[in-house]
Amino acid sequence: MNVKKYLLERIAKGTIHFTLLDPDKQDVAQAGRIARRAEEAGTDAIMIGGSTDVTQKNLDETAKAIKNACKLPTIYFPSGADAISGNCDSIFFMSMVNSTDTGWIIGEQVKGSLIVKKLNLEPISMGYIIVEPGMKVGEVGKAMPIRRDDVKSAMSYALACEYLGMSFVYLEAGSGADRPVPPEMIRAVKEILSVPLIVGGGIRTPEAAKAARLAGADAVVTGTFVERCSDDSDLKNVIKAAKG
Ligand code: 1GP
Repeated sequence: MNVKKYLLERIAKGTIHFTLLDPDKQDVAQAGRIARRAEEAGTDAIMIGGSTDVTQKNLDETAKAIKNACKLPTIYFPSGADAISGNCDSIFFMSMVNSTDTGWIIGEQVKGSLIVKKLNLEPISMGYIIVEPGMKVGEVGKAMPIRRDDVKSAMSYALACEYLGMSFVYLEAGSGADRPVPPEMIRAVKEILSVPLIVGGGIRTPEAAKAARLAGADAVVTGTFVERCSDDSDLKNVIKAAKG
C-alpha cells in the first residue's frame, strides 16, 4: 500500500482523523484493542510514536499488534533514529523546524535515512512545527514554540516547509496540551499552504475536533483522548466531529 497516496485521496474528500498510539502508554494487547476500536469508530490511519521511552522492542511489538488488530495503514511518528520499526507501513520523515537543536532538524534524519531505506519503510516528508504550550515534545525537542498569538510566524514556518518540499505540515500544541492550536492560526496557515495541514495536541472533545476541521485542518490527530476513552460512543463522536 502507498500510504501517502491513500492519505491524499482521503483528504481530497474531506478532513481525516489520525489515532496516535504511544508504545510506552499501554501494553501491546491494549494497543491492538484501541486500534481496532478506533478503526470501527472511523479513524483513517494509526500513527505510532511518543516523545519518551519508545524502544525498539516496545515499538516493534506495538506496531505488530496494531497491524494484526486492524486493516488501517500505520505511520511511525518517530522521536529519533534510535528506534525505527519495519513493522510499520510508513514513517513521517519529519523535521522539527522550530527546534534550536540541529539534531532534531536534520541530525536524527541523517542517522535514520539508510535504516528507513533498508527496512523498505515508505517515507512521508513532514514539517513539524511546535506551538505553545508545546508540552513534552517541545521540551525534549528544545523547540522555540510559536506563541499562540504569533500567527505570522506559524505561516512563515509552514510555507518554508512547503517550499523545502515537505509533503505535509503539522501544527503541534503537544500531547496533553490544555489548549489546542488556536483556530485562527490553523485558518491563516491553511490559507497560505498548498500541502495538507495536520493539527494535533490537546484535542479531546467533539467541539475541539470540529473547530480544528472548520478552521481548515486536513487531518486531526488525537492521542491521549483515544488512549483513555472507554466509551465507544464518545470515541465515535470525536472522530465524527473531526471528519464532519
Ligand atoms: C501529540 O498531537 C499529538 O503529538 C496528540 O496530542 O495526546 O493531546 O491528543 P494529544
